[in-house]
Amino acid sequence: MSKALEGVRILDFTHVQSGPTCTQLLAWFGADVIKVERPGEGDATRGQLRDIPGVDSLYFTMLNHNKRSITIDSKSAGGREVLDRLIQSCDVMVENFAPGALDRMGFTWEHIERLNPRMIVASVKGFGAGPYEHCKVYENVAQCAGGSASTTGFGDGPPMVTGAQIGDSGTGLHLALGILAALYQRTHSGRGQKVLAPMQDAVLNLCRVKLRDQQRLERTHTLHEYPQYPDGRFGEAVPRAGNASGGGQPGSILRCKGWETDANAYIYFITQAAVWPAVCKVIGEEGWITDEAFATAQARLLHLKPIFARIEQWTMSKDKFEAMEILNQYDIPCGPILSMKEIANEPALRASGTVVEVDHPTRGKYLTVGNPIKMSDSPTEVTRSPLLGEHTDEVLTALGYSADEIAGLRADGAV
Ligand code: CAO
Repeated sequence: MSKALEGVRILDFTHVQSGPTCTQLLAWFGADVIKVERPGEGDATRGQLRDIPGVDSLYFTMLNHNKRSITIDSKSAGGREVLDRLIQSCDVMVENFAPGALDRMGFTWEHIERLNPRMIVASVKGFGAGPYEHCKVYENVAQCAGGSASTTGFGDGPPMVTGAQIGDSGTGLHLALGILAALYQRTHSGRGQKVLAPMQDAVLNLCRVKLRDQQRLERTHTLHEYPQYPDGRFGEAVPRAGNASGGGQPGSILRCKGWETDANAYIYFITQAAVWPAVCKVIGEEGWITDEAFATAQARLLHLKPIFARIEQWTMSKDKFEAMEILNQYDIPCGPILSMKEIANEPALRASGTVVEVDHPTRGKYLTVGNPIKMSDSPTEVTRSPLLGEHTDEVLTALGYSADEIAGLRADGAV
């Protein structure tokens, strides 16, 4: 069976997380991804957070599946010549170096376009044009600058970053989408183009509901679905909403049986208006179905704290999976708080290929997250990440270098 991006060649000049997430996705869709790394060192993540001495870290292996690795010193004359040939033979260059680094290596847009007018040059940077455009940026900086941290956490606590890597992996996803759109446009324009995904902008895109709430707050000075309502005060900016539901259906994280000893014995419970009578029946408060104070969604907003306290009395009598089973019978939207340990062993995620076991020559077997996007005509097989420079000779030979020339490049430290 063919793959969606079969025949597309990616010059993967990415490192750390944001860029590699993007190129890994493209590889899973069938693109030939050639990862360029610095000789002797490689992507810094190979050596970061190591759990086995001398072995590529899980940080690296889990972001670089299905790729080939070539080592090139992009600051040597020989290395630049190899990169020129790669530019001529690839469709897309993806990079996430610090601002200006690619230009300093000599790979300006003008140079690349001259070599290959069909080339798509896709970049992740921390910020777009503006006062911070020259800054280096990591995940949590983007979460803070993109509006996520100021709106995450509890109202009386400090700003908080989330465990989901929305700055890095989130931006990688945005960039992948831009690349696919540019590849499509190229089919009729015949030209490449620059694609930029700034991390601040990507995080803000994922936080757009909070900019919605900012404007609602400015108009009405209150946000009825926020935990600050009705007792607390609202300031000028959207406050942190704790675990309140982001939409028009109030929800909360509630304790379940065993919460005293199990940090994840909790359930997310949504009091969707459509199933309010069922919620009342399940928790034994049938009177609330017609009681004026609770009968309408609008009235309930004034009483969310006592409502969730009463529902929690019920959830605390069940473990999270028992509660799920009962609530699902009534179509009440809810979800267990799953630990990473539980997710790693979840049979359905294994069966769908979202949690995959991979074998690695020096690490042995490990778990990874496979392709979360499922396509009926372009299946994904997750293969291990490459060792540093594993495909250098193979790629150079395909670029037309002879064995002697390759030996010369190696002797010069260019590859
Ligand atoms: N051969 C020779 N030199 C190489 C090379 C190669 N194969 N690959 C990289 N280099 C050089 C770069 O040219 C650069 O040199 P100069 O500083 O002389 O121009 C140098 O290595 C360091 O590159 P860098 O500044 O990108 O790397 P860093 O570790 O200092 O910073 C990061 C890392 C992520 C903060 C920065 O790359 C960045 O801000 N990237 C954009 C935003 C981004 O993607 N952030 C998310 C990262 S994931 O958390």
